Amino acid sequence: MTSLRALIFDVDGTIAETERDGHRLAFNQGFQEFGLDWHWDENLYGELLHVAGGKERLRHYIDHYQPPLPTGIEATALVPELHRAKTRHYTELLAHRPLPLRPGIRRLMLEARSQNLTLAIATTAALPNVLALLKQSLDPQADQWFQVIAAGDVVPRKKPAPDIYLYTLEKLNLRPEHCLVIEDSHQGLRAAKDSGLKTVITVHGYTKDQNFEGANLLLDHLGEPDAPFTVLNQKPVDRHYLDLAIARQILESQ
Ligand code: XBP
Ligand code: MG
Repeated sequence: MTSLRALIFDVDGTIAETERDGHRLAFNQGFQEFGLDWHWDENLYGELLHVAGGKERLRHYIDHYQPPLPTGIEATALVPELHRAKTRHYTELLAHRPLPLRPGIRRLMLEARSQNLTLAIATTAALPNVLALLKQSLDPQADQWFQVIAAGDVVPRKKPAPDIYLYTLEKLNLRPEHCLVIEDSHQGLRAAKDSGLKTVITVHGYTKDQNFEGANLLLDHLGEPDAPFTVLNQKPVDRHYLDLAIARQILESQ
């Protein structure tokens, strides 16, 4: 029989809705700092989100939208500099105005900790951004809640490639059948599934119309005792918020 040993969380969009009012604003502040006449509005950002990773997203924007570049600077040199500035803006932004956690995140993590389950993070975002969010929104010592925080460039290929989940499993020294992933996006689902992991998806505005075929459970959010989730993929569930009992059922029954 399989048993649940670890929960692996994505960060952006899953733990908190960081994209529209966090990363997007920080990218725009970076553009301003560099004197660039670029602006990512909410709709454009939704299109750009199909490319995971801040540096990769910047490069994609330059290559496919061909915005004016500062004279004398190659895109290859500009992207890492711009991304460093964006990271600074993002962490400052969170320090001034922490973003709220999504429903059920803190509750589920606390339940896992109380039962000595392992927690891990597998994300495309850069490590300073992940740590800033965890410390500001979850707990000042939240980095110690996670046995592994796999982030950013620790693997060569970002989601939807499975690399970050395979890396996390290796660091945890666990097989996929003992872990459950919480994700929010199509790219995240593909990365997790291609690593052999079962996955719960919690959608939001930017991801609700994506293809989530293969998700073991598709929800609007994890739910709370007083704020039930809605199941979006017809899976029978006998509770109205995701707790470890459902997590175990998912691992054992499907
Ligand atoms: C998250 C991302 C990240 C953030 C930006 O994807 O795509 O790139 O938008 O982060 P996922 P950085 O939730 O699937 O991991 O600028 O720190 O790269
Ligand atoms: Mg995500």
